Amino acid sequence: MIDNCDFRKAVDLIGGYNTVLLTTHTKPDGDACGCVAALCEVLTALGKKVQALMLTEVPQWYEFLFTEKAPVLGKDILAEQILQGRLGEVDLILIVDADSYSQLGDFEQFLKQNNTQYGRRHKPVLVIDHHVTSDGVGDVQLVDSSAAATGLIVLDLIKHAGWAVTERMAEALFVAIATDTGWFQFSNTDSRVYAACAELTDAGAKPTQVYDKLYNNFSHGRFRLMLAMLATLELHFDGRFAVQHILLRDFERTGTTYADTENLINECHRIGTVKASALFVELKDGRIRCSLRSKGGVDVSKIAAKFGGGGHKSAAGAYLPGPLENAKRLILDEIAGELGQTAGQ
Ligand SMILES: [Mn+2]
Repeated sequence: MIDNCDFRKAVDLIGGYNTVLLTTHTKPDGDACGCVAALCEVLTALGKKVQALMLTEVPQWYEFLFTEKAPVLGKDILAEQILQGRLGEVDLILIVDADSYSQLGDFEQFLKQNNTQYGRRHKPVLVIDHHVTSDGVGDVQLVDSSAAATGLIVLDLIKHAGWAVTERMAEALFVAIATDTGWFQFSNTDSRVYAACAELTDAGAKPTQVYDKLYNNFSHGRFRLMLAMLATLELHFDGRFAVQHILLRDFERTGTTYADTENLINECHRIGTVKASALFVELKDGRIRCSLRSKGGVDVSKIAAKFGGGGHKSAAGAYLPGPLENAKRLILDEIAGELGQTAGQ
């Protein structure tokens, strides 16, 4: 838990600066997008100038959260251009749902230059996060790995500061919390999650509408991508570990992109015996992106960390060297250890 003193430090830091650069991790999920959208509203309502920056593209199904599209680093703007002031003057950097350099893509370069070259002109960094893996990126850190979503910490910050929660903020934070708990299905769903969502519903969030926007909103191509993935299912270790993959040609054939893979891994957890799962996605640069999920027994963040990745106990990921069979073997060997079996079974 975060103590009141840290919340006070964060409120004071925000109070002391007028222009805020707000960002989150690459491959932004619902928690990342919801927190950025909610904080844009909060800070704008406080009379601040807020510039949101995305480190990779926002998936189409989260676009409804934003009143205007945020620039994407590497596509709309480069890290050097931010340092040169292309996004305007920045007083304060606010990073949500990430606290490790490996989650920040090209923004790492901006942060490291901010910390070194700029010396006395160093811009303060506030981090709000709930990941277990942490590099301590911020000057002030609101980090609570017991929180199911960063959205819960953002809501606590707003309440500590006494700022008003508008309907748009309530919807954005509801999205943050509902998506990071797999719509209240994952083992991180606790009474704090339900209590926060009750408050947000009272403040104007509409759960049924949010559900339809998020989950009953597949493109035909994305549905066909899911079918291709399901057809690759392999079960290992007496059905306890599920493995699936998506190849570059599956994206080409269905007209989809990497963003369309979000949450697809969870489908195989409908199988009663499955305790943990992996989804391997072939990338254009030859690497394999491996997403890992667990129903709670296996700590997949430990496995991801062995390969330079990170995440939570029940949801984590890492980049692995290709080809696909090599990446699968690396993970199967690790999972075998966790499940107390010999790889290959
Ligand atoms: Mn999160």
